[in-house]
Amino acid sequence: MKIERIQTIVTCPGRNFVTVKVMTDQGVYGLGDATLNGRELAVSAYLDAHVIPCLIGRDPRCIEDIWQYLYRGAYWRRGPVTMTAIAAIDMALWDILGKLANMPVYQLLGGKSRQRLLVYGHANGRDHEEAVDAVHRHIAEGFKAIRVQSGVPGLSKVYGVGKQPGHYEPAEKGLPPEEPWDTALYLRHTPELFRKVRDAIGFEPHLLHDAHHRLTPIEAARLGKALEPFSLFWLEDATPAEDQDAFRLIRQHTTTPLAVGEVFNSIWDCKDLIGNQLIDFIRTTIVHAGGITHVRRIADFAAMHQVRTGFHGATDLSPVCMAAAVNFGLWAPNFGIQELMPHNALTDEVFPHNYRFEDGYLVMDEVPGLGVEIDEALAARYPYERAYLPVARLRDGSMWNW
Ligand code: CS2
Ligand code: MG
Repeated sequence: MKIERIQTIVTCPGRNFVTVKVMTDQGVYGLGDATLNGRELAVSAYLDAHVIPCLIGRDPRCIEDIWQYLYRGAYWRRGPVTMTAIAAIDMALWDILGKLANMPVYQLLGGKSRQRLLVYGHANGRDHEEAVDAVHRHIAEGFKAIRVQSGVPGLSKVYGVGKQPGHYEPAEKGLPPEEPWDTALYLRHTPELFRKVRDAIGFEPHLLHDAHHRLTPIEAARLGKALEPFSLFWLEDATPAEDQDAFRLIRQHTTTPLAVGEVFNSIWDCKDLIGNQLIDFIRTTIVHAGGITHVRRIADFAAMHQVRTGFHGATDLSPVCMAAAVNFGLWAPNFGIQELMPHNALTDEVFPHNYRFEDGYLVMDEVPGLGVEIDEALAARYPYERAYLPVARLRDGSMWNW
């Protein structure tokens, strides 16, 4: 059995997605997500120029060997572009293997550890009142876990909050917009937000919050401590984690559980964080961290240290990645929670998928492979459109973390 052809498909049904389709000489094909928000064309170029030509003629069932070939064999290891490209091929090969075995990928990984996956949705508002309303809406929709973000008085725009209530998409068409940031305002405001939410809904639904890498370690420690009375499920991306040791300081000051890793691309990015039990949830995703083959290594390592998974699931991870995440989560013994930011209706049409939301959980049927498709004719009607995440600046003009 041989890989005959690999196609990269770039489409923008409301936002940009890159997908690989690996075709075999036996008619079976597999899909993989290769979307790297704001750097989409770097991954498709890397695949087209440097990965795909090397894979034609290889046996698609040699998933591990192809992974090692693309990682070790390239000499240049890691990095988001490389690891996203490897992830896309890896996902597609697991999809093929599942179709050949006539089994879902979760069966190939070792079978179901659970029947359904707890998910969290995004409640956001331009102010506290709108955020509380959004939490009520999520509870009515069946969510058992809700991330809460709110605008900050004095800041014209804040990450995680849409222009109008409801849908939020972090990337914007055109060149990167600039947004102001002021940590002092945010720190004053955020504990009050959670007090209002807990007063309104009580302690039953899980609440989560994303600090989006904006804080220094000591500021993050202060926030974690201030949020303790509101019993958060997690505080996410409290500080940038290139310096993994930074989390030690936060950990020493607060019992608020910590999650990090949506921008990580390999096990080396979280080795100390997990090994020293400095975090509680690892957020690395299948699309950005080398696919199922590599993320399985991260999850197994995390399990040894009582760290659970809490994968990134924003709109820039395509339904192909979400399908892989659902298969993975059904298997992973240390699954924790899955982020769910629903795609728009057109994206769901371009990528028909089997997974679905039911009463606060994601479920899927016993379908072969990943359980996701691409409507290529529809995808072709929506070509790439330049779009970027915003950038953040402090009030004096300094660049800050977005
Ligand atoms: C966010 C994302 O979902 C999250 O937790 O941090 O919206 C993130 O900003 C984007 O996915 C970046 O690509
Ligand atoms: Mg985040």
